[in-house]
Formats: sequence, structure tokens, C-alpha cells
Amino acid sequence: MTPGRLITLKGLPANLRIPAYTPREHGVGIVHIGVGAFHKAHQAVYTDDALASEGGDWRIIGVSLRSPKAAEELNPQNGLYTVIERGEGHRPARVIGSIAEVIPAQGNILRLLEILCDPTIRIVSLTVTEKAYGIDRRSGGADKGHSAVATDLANPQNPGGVLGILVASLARRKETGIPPFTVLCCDNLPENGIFLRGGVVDFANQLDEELGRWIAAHVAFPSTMVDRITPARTPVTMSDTKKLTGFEDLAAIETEPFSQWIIEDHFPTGRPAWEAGGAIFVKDVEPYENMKLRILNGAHSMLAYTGFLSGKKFVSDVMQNPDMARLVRRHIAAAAGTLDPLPRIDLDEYAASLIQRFTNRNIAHETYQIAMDGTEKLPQRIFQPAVSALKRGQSLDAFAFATAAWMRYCFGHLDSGETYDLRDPRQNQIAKGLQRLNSPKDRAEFLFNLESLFPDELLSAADWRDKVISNLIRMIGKGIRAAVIHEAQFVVLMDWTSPT
Ligand code: CS2
Repeated sequence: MTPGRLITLKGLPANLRIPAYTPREHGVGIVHIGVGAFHKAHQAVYTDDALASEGGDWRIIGVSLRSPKAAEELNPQNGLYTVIERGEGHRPARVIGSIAEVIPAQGNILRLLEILCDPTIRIVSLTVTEKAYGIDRRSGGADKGHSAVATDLANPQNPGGVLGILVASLARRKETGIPPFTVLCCDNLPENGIFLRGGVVDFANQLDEELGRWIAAHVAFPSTMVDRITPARTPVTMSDTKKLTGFEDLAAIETEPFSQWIIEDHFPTGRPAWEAGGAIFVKDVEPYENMKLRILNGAHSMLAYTGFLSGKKFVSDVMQNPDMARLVRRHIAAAAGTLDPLPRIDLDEYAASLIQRFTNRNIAHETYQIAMDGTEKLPQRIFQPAVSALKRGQSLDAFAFATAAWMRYCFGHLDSGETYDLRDPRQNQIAKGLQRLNSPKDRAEFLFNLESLFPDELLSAADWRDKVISNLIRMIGKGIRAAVIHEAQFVVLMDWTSPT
């Protein structure tokens, strides 16, 4: 018999963790833009814990900007879904009740703007990926070359992009005398609150400078560091959920046991008691963001490019290869070396736990998933730490190797000749540029010169360019696997970095 769909908390097995509150008794207080697996494994879980511990009207209305899928999965289930945690030897599952509803933005923008202007909404949070903001990293303002920004500036009453939606709803709140909501960016970007504030204020200024000034003076944009490795769901997620809950759950996700959330405590309009789920509130998030972006995400990107090109489908497969694992350890150590000491954080412990998380064979995290959007990710993950290493007189080897691996990935084919889709917002420009060039050096130079990608400090460091180019020459000449073996033999590992 096919089990029914998960629509209520009734009838769930007694050993399954379910919300320790009655979801429908709590009103909404948050609109979250970008209800993907990561939001469901992270902020929604913390909010579930906060509701259970302190109560309050803090349930979430999810918004999806592009596809109606999240709404189709969650709405028929009254927002309920299962999270399976996959770690060594255990597989706890819990049902989350913090999401009230999901609204696909397309076709519903007027309703969405109405909700965003409702005074009960006090926080608008976002996980839309780096490329969706439409903010120019160099100027820090709205990027008029970004299609959503250009379209929304031309038609600000009917927006479809992040900046347009935030500015249209803040403008309405200003007009009607409703206090603004707090904007909480939860994407992997350095100083993400300041970054988003710059884009929103500049976008508003293009329409009405008085509005821009009001946003700058009255809207809070706290920064956050978010961390939980959340792979795409697989058919096993679905079949395991059915076994664990007894119900069909089309919105189920799986994630790792580890979770971290560090938040700048600046919420003039109030917030849920996220500390109930373990969130840490601090004054300055930037050092924690740098730690995570440079160590975890930097090593992730490096291993994703080398791993994908070597035929390793999952992160844990990469970690099974001793040479690649050595390079991961080297990368972590090099990235950690670019950071100042952090209060309450032992970097050696952080690094050791990261190795364990990457090695977790219970989650199927695809290297191809992480390889996506390299031009959006590498500046903060690889290039900025490389600049710090350069300034500190430290070795550039790990960062140059990671950069060469990304460049090799940009070619769009494996050593075998098999092709793949780059999945990067600049893929057409990259493919076109590389097509007319043959030598590895010319190809590297073309990629170095992509607009606003590499920091000037790196471009003017001859040693950096030479290192990247010689790695790329080796990757092409000998093949990626031989290049990995070659590079790994020079790695000197110390203390925790030694393979066990
Ligand atoms: C990953 C991140 O896909 C990627 O680029 O590096 O999504 C990573 O899994 C998360 O930031 C972990 O918190």
C-alpha cells in the first residue's frame, strides 16, 4: 500500500523528533527568499528550535524566485518536511514545522509585496546564491549589467529580482509608515550584510535618493556566517524518509550532523531565540566568515575541481585518495595561516573536524555541485586569502594550485575528452574566449583578465601568475591525476594535518 503524504504531525512514529509546539498556533514573522535544501537544513531548523523553546510568531513564509517546485513540495504538506542527519553510525530524523507556506515569486509578485509590507513580517532573510544578488563586487553598488537589476530598474513596481523586491517593499513601508524589516543575508559572501546593504541602497538611490537615505538610516543588515553541508537529495533520501516516518514526504532533505550559525546581533525589529538551536550572537562576524569561506569553502572548491576532473563524483571519494586528501590538508593549513586568531575558536580543532566532515561517507555531496559558479565563489574563497598570504610573505602554492584546477575545469572537458556543462554565469564568455586560444599560458592569461575577477594585487605578482601557469601546464601536459600526485609529493604536513 502506498503511504499517504506527510500533512500533519499526527500518526508519526513515537521515536521520531517532531516540533515541540503546535505550528499553526504561531503566526509568521519572517519571509525567506530562496527556500532550497540549505535553508531547510539550516535557518528553518534553528527557527523550529526557537519556536519550541521561546514560542513567538516567527514562522516563515518561503519565497522561491525561479521555480514553483518548493511550493509544490511544501504547500500540500502544510509546510512540514523531514530532515535526515547522516553521520557515522546514526541517522536521526526530525520533522520541521517552522515553514508556514511557500510562494513562488513569478506570477505572485503583488501578493508577495503585500506580505512584505505586513507589519508582522520583521525579518526578511535570503539564501539565493552568490550570483542572484546583482551586486557589483568592485563598486559595491547594483550591477546594471545583471538582467534582474536592469529589468527591475526599468519597472520597479513589478520587480522579480532580489534588489528590486527588497527596495519595492521597503519603499511601500516607508510610504505607509510601517517600520522596516531587518534584512538577513545568509549566503556565503564576506561581510554579507554590508554587501547586501550596499546593493539595496544603491538600487534605491537610482529610483529615489530620499528612499536610499531612509534605507541607509533605518534598515538593519546584520552579517552572518552560515555552515551546514547539505547535498542535493537523492532517491535514497526519499525512501529512507518513508521508512522513518511512515509517510511520503516530497520535501524531505538530508544533511550532515554539524551545523553552525554566527550572527551579528543587530535586530531592531526583534528576532527568534535562535540561540535555542545553538546560534551564536557576536558583535563582529567578519573573522568567522573569513574562517569559513577561506578554510571550508576554499578547500571545498579546490577539492571539487581536482576531484571532478579526476572522475571523483563525491567529496568523500576525493578524501579516500591519499594524494588528494593531502592537498586538502595543505589547503586548509594554508587558508588557516591567513587568519588572525579568533576568540572562542581553536583553528586546529576546526580544521580537524573539517577533515572528518569531508570524509563523511554517509552523505552524497557531489563535486560537480560545488564546482558550479566558480567565478562567483573563487574571489572570496581563493583569491582573497591568496592576497593575504602574499602580504604575509606566506606560500602561494595551495591557492595557485586551486586556481589552476579551476582554470582547467573552465576548459569544459575531462582528460578523456568527455565534455560537461560549466554551470557558471560567465560560461559563454569563458567558452568563447578559450576557444580561440591554444597555449595554456594564453588561456590562463585570458582567465586572469576576466573583468573584476582577480584582485590587482595578485595580477601584479609575477610569482603568482607563474605558479598558476606552471600548474596548469602540468595539468594539461600530464593529466590531472599525475598533476595531483606531483603536487602532493611536495606537501609537508604537520600536527593535525598528518593523515592518520
Ligand atoms: C559548498 C557550500 O557548494 C558549495 O560551494 O562549498 O555549499 C558548502 O557546502 C556550505 O557552505 C557548507 O556550509
